[in-house]
This record gives sequence, structure tokens and C-alpha cells, in this order.
Amino acid sequence: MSGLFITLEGPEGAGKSTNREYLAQRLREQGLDVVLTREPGGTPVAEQIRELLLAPSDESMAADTELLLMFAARAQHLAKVIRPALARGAVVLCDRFTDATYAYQGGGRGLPVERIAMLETFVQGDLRPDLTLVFDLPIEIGLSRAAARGRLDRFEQEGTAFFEAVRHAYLARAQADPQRYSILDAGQSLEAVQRDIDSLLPAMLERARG
Ligand code: T5A
Repeated sequence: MSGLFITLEGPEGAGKSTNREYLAQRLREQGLDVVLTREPGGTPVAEQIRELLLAPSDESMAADTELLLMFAARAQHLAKVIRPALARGAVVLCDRFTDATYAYQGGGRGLPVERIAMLETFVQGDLRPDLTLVFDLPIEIGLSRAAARGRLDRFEQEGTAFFEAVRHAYLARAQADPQRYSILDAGQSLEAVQRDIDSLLPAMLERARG
């Protein structure tokens, strides 16, 4: 594979979608082929799985069901979008990927890391993101941004302890591998966050151009 796989991660309302558009625009200005996508989702089948995962329901979803659905959507997304794009040399910008599984199903739901790692290897082989931007912010700020959009999805209805565990899991993973992860202060103004993204651009361009 010759493309570049960049993922954007962080808790609810951290600004991943907003900044994904910004980063895509900056990379395209440099003449790069950029594929914008997201998880769970990114293909029609995977988007159907997303609906199952996000819709509030009277029946609670078992944590392992949630985990397997995340990886089922990911397998489809990898087969139809991510691997073909990387194979033709594109930059893939993905809003959430397997770090979200470690953070939400591992940190938030308390599932064993080994179970997630086993599925990661089964579904992805040795494919891992080249670079991961972690948009970090106090959870109250992110949740109030998410709440301002209206109806809360199944995850957004979780309590503070769940999101604290998610944030902690993201930061622990990022701090353990500074080569791959950059932590951005997403509690700043949008302009300040985008200045921080700009400072990472030269390294991304160098990697994208091999
Ligand atoms: N999930 C996902 C798992 O549990 N396991 C997994 O493996 C995967 C892949 C859906 C859910 O799935 C879970 C995690 C999620 O709960 P999602 O829809 O991608 O995933 O997640 P959300 O975090 O809910 O997406 P959001 O749209 O809420 O957050 P974003 O994308 O981080 O935030 P964004 O860009 O939409 O911004 C939210 C609002 O804040 C404003 C924006 O304008 C927008 O209104 N904003 C700012 N305001 C002020 N200052 C800034 N710096 C701002 N940045 C953005």
C-alpha cells in the first residue's frame, strides 16, 4: 500500500467532522487525492450498521454485540473504501477508526483490550493508521456542543463516568505512541485548533509524498 491513512479521534463534540473538512481542503490545495470517510459507516452497508449502533432502543445492546457490529462495519469499510483508496495512493482521512473501539468499548464499556486486539488483527491484518490526530477537550464542553445539535444518540445518552473513561483511554493510547499520535487541544477556538493542524501539515505532506 502506498497511500497515507490518517484518522481523527476524540470524545463527542470534539470537532473531528469540522476539522476533517478543513484538513481535507488543505491537503487538496497541495494536489493530493483525498478520500473523506467516517466510522462507523463509510459505505451503504456500514451506514446501515451505524444506524443500528446509534439509534436509542428499548432493548439494551450487549457490549459484545456493540463490539462485533463496530468491527462488522469496519470490515465492510476496509474492503470497499479504505483499502482500494490506499492501494491507488490516496490520502484517506477517516473520522474515527479502531482507536474509538479501544476508547469506547474498551475504556467506556470495560471490555478487555485483548478481545479488541484479537478482532483488530482478524479484521485489519497489519493495517493501522499512519497518523492519528486526537482532539482532546473536557467532556462537559464536548457534550454541550453535541447537545446543542438536538436529539442525543445512544452513545451521547451515557453518563459522565463513561466519557471520562473514553477520554482517559484515548490519552493513554496517544501518550504511549507519540510517533503516530498528535494530541490537539480541541477546547480552544476553532481558529486556534486549525492553526495547530496547520503546524502538522508539513510532516503530513512529507509522508504523503513518500
Ligand atoms: N463509536 C465509534 C464507538 O463506540 N466505537 C467505534 O469503534 C466507533 C468508530 C458515533 C459514535 O460511535 C461511537 C463513538 C460515537 O459516540 P460520531 O458520529 O463520529 O460517532 O461521533 P460524534 O463524536 O458524536 O460526532 P460529533 O459530530 O458529535 O463530534 P465531532 O465530529 O467531533 O464534532 P463536530 O465537528 O461535529 O463539532 C460539533 C459542534 O461543535 C462545533 C461545531 O461547529 C459543531 O457545531 N465546534 C466548535 N465550537 C467551538 N470551538 C471549536 N473549536 C469547535 N469545534 C467544533
